[in-house]
Amino acid sequence: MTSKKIITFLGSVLLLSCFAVPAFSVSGEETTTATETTATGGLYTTTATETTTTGGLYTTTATETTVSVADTTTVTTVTSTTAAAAGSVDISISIADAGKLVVTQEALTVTDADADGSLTINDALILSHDKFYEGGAAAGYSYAATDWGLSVTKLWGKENNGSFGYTVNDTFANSLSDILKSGDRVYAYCYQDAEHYTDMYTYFDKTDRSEYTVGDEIELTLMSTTFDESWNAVQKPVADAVILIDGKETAYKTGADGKVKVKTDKAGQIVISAANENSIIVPPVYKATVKEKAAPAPTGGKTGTVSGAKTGDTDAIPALVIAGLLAAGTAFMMRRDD
Ligand SMILES: [Ca+2]
Repeated sequence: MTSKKIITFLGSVLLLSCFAVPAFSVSGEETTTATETTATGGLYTTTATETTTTGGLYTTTATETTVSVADTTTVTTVTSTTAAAAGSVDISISIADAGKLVVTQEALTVTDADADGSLTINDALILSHDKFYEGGAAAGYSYAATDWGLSVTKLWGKENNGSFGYTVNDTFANSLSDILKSGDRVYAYCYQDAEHYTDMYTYFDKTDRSEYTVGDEIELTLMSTTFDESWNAVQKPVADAVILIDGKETAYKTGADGKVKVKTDKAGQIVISAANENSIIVPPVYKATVKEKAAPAPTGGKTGTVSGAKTGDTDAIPALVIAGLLAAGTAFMMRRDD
């Protein structure tokens, strides 16, 4: 078994376990289990009924104890909500370290890393540092409860004067305790301007992960989120931003409406971002998969002769066509010889 197969196998086992044990469920259905224990000793009869309810991310355990002494009955009810193993959600994570993208829309399975019973941005940041930062979350990430709620105190190894931002689906989050759902896109960043917080949050309108073919144009609109005097979020297009592909500046620039068409010229995964000379922007991130162009369909000749051509091997087709023409020429000459 190759290591990849082993991982897939383990993944299947984990997946199966999730479905088999209701306590791990995150789909929100409720499962109630009641256990009754009766103990009789001397003058006392004690009946304890424990009810466990699992729903959403929580497991609630209620214990009702009935103690009977002759004619007197005392009922005690204790209800406790315990943080159950919270299951998981699959999200994508991006991190920028003061203007430099260090994690770009990477897939991340979020589990209850901080053991608070819910799956939040905090869990995503702990786990993304464990996965992508050298030394893990222990070295690169920390958080604390503040007057503003649960807040980042260190991101990507930086304390950064406490200047951090984070969004979910390009909307500013309230706190690290915001709950995540599958498919969410989380983006966390260290401000470049750690004193006056002038970094402008920007993002591309396109969020799908469609596949492209070499030569295709990817049309994107660069947007920014700023705040008006009443602290309402305002979205506006960003003009004159230089497009970066895999961190390198290109000749593409956004127009007055924030739009830009980026032509893909190589296959593989590309990360499209932007920079702006006139203002500090939080780098936007769009990751696209670009496929090789399919080999053109052969014209003329016998189809049997070209069936052996490798897909994507563009040199193979002309060579076979030439071979076909040579063969035809030989046949023609042979006929003439007859
Ligand atoms: Ca958690």
